[in-house]
Amino acid sequence: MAGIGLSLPSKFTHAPATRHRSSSRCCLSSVKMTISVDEQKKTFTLKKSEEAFNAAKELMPGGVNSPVRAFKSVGGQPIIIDSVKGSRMWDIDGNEYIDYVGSWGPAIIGHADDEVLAALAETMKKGTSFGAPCLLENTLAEMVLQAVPSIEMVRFVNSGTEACMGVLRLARAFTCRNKIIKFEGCYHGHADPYLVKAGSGVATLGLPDSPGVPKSATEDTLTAPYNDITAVQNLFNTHKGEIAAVILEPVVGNAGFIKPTPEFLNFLKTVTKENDSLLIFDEVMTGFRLAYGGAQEFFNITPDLTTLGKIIGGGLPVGAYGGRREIMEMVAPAGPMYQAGTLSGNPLAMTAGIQTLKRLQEPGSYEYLDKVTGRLIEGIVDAGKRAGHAISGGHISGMFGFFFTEGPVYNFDDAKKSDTAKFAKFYRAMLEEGVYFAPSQFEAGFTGLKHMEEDIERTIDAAEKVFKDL
Ligand code: KE4
Repeated sequence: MAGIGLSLPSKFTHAPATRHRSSSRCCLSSVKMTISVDEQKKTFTLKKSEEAFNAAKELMPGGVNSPVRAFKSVGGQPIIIDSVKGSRMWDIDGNEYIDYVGSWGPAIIGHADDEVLAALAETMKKGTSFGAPCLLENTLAEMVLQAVPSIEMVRFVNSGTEACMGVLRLARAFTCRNKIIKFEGCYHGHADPYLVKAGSGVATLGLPDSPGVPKSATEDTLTAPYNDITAVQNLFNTHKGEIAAVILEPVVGNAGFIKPTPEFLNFLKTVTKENDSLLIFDEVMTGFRLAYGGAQEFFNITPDLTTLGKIIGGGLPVGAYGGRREIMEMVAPAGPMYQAGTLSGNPLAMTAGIQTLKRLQEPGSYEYLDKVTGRLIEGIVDAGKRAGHAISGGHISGMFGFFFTEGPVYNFDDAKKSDTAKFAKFYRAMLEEGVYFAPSQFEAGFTGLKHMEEDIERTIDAAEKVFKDL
């Protein structure tokens, strides 16, 4: 298979790291894959994962702490992870995987980065949580404001869900309106108002939204198909003067990977302005991933408010919402809109976020992500088509996705035309080949700076092999 031919700065060209062995600390610098695919296939067993998962199911609902991890839509045995490093992941049976989930986005510079771990070790010497302001919050806030000019002030929280809860309350407080528009298949965390035709785990599990969400919580949530300008215009015409905000994933990752049409984002900017509503980009997934300034830099569209998460915590629990100063100054204690959090801005998450963003600032980072991810998705889709499968896919920077349908996929209804049974079979076969994708057709995939040419070529070779037998 022809290589990627990446002419990159030397810092991007070392080979993948090997696993951290608690017994004997192996050299964690970059060395070749610890085991070959053939060796792995011969010994591939999930016996320990199965035992651990059976025990987990007695302790935690479905044996997991987040539904998508339970492999419900792909079937087979969920794997219990032992360790991660760089682009790699190892389960408790010793199987090694090239990881394209990256903890759902945070691992953009590679898992367990040595400099992040060292910085965390230093911070931990001073404690793990203060419950009071610390300088690290100023540092990360300054970095976020510098990276995302539309964010003139930011509030840190502990998850993307919290960020989306806060931004919704703020939009309603600022506009004195209650209704919001969200898009089918988009996921903005599990707060009640958003659990309407949501994506991610709700879509993965095919849930009719969720019981326990009172009608009163969603009666002000209006929905439209993604990329559907007419549907949005009709909602504004019908609910004139009532809509506080439009919230969307500027590139969808929670219904699979779906890009906005060129005119869609521009239309949303215009229609919200015309109606004195706010445009909210939920960049929990796209922030610092599509570009250092996120989707709003990539598409050159300025929202009124933005949510962030994942990457800005470098793998530790964090979320954030921010935007125009006049809006943010409504947030307590500067203003009357209440929102709080015990561990918000905690020193460990701030430290990991700061180190991660520092690495992403290095020249060539996003060009590298675009090259390796482009090669990956082209290789997978090309292999699938050559084997006669209906498949389509795409990427932007280090975010990608593919559907088992001809495409193009413009919205969630298009995405649902995918052959999810075929995806499940493909998924499990790729797992045995040592490749770990998100365990759902309705999720995006992620690469990082430690995904090397070897990872990409091995993945494409594995896909070619699996497609033949699919
Ligand atoms: P968390 O509360 O899971 O940190 O963030 C919620 C959220 C908000 N907005 C967007 C655009 C998101 O993608 C997410 C969470 N993403 C999912 C991945 N599809 C998290 C994975 C999971 O639920 O386990």
